[in-house]
Amino acid sequence: MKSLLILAASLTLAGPAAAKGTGAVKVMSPWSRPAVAGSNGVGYMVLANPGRAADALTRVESPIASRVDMHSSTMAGGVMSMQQEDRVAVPAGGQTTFGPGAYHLMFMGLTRTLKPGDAIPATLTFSSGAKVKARFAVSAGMGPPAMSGMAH
Ligand SMILES: [Cu+2]
Repeated sequence: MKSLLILAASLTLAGPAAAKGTGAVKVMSPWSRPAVAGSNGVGYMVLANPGRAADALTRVESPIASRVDMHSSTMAGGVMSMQQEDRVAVPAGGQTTFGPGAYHLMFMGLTRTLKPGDAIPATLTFSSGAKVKARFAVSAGMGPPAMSGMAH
């Protein structure tokens, strides 16, 4: 996995965006869990910033949710609580992980039911101005579909 990430990063650096020093943030392994229409879905992923400037996720939109919130989860006194975030930073040359018990997206008010094999389309907007489209693959397991497959 690590060598794949390094390869992806070097490919990005070779691209025209890197020449200007503005490599856009990459959305890796976006995944979600089954949920019924009218309820809220989750979104997990890894954001990788190949650029030389820090960036931040500031807005997420999906055509199948009334709105998309960014949350962080914290454990205090044995109780898990979620807090809404206006922005989630992605350091220059670094990564920010959205996963169970950490940062996550909440697709509020789903307009359709999500089953394993479905995908949630979304557009992520960053403070740099970059807009990145992603599809969150719905998995019944505890990780992205490819990873849960490897666990068997
Ligand atoms: Cu949440």
